[in-house]
Amino acid sequence: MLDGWVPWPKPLAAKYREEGYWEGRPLDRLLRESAERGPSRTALVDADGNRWTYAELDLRADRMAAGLRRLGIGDGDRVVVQLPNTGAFVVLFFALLRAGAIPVLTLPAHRESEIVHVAEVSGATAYAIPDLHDGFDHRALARAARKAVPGIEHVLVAGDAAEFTALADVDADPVPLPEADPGDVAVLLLSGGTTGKPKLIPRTHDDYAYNVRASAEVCGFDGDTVYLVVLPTAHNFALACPGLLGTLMAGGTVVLSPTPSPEDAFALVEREKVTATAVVPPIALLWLDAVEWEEADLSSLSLLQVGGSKLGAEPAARVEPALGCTLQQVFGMAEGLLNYTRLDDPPELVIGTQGRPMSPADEVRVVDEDDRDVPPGESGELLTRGPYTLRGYYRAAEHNARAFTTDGYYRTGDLVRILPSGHLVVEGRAKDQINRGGDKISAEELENHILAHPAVHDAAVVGMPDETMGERTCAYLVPRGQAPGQRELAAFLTERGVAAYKLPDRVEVIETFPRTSVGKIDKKALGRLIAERLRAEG
Ligand code: J2J
Repeated sequence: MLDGWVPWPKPLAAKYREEGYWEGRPLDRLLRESAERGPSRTALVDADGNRWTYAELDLRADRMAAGLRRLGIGDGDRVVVQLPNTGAFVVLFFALLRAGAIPVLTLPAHRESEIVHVAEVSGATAYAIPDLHDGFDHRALARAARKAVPGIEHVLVAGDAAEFTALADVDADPVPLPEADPGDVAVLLLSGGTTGKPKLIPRTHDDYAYNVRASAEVCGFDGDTVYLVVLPTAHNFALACPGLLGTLMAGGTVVLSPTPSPEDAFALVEREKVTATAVVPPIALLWLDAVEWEEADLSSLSLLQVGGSKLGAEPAARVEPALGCTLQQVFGMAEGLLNYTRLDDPPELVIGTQGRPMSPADEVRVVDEDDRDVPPGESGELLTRGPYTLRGYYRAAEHNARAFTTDGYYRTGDLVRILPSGHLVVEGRAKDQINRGGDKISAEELENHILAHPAVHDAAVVGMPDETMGERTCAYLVPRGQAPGQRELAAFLTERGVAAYKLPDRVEVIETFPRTSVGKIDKKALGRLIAERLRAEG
């Protein structure tokens, strides 16, 4: 069993099993079972029109699992996976599970800073990449990552492998494989982060399979579902809520879009008669506009899930008339808890709330700054625990002491209020994080990078309001000499291997920071300052 993660207390685990939330089956079983039920049905389609039946996908995963074992990858080994929305991701994901290895899921946008950290913390022995993606050579990144983390023995490449191992060659006749313990960690997800370094989220076979199964039920996924993956496959939303795993569990068809652009996505909706997909609010806004000029036939689409950051009521109300499909708001987190508006909720709840907890076993509390429950209907921080919400980040004992209550509730850092119907309205945030259109940026992580610049004496990163993204990032700098401008700072951070979505959108120079009564940088004051400046600039 993997060490360094926090299991549920034994009596609670027993209860989740007894009550049927945890079924005691390894996560990869969902593919095997769908392949047994409908081997010749289409499981997967990529943008180029390559198609895999369930039988083919199942066999490919078995063959790659055997190939991984032959390379010595299996039995609890962690493998950093950084693949775009391609068939290779899906095959490798199931192959790793079957080989007994643990996928550590990262985004294609991540760079050396994130990858090296994640590989170090997870103790990864392998790293899977595309050759080139979005004009970036991931093999160069792999060389740098291996230099920094010598424990990475294998680099597996989808495409031209150069000196590394081609994923296409990770292939062998299927061999009998040891069965995973369903109570053990199946996958490590990356957290949005509120601290200096990103944290890893352990998800067990039992808990993640329940996450997928219950999501598929809430969203009405079945064998006729054709789900378009628009967000990165590694994102919890697109992977498991119900996402590509929920579609495969239900025996439907997964279609992979290389980008969220209306050109790519709409063409695939028309070509494959897509019925459901999931996007973040800025993409929803883009699509709402694009229907005006894109000719594609979207009539097959019956469900649009929107989550990751708050969708305004105005665009929410436009979804059904403009796209001709049901809107579902999703307030989720890779840590676990998922809130969904239900498909038969009245319009005012679908438009005006972020949904209600997925599971009857989800426990939610709304508390004030002293952890006391606020009166019903009032706003406070959301705490939660349940059968698919983590009890601790991986190898992060010190952080866990702050991120969880002593009785195991996860502190989400989200400010919410709960309506009498049980629906949640997200009102704001208590955590030091910027939510840039669904992409999460830890202020502290970014500040630490900025502080490495020789002309920066001190730095504070805050969100600034933005019409399409919800918010963007503003870095306030106290200079040491001539402060870097936005471009220079972005180039400096890129050189340090920081992912592009974390680069500050704006830089402001300030002589001294406003302070709170206890002497901390007053970020609320800085947030107000930049918001005011933006208003003045019109
Ligand atoms: C406001 N804030 C939201 C929403 C997430 C489904 C959907 C989203 C995620 C996700 C996910 C929000 N309104 N509708 O994993 O499976 C903010 C909250 C939350 C954080 C989690 C899924 N939906 N948020 O976004 O791990 O602040 O997961 O705590 O990336 O996003 O971020 P993440």
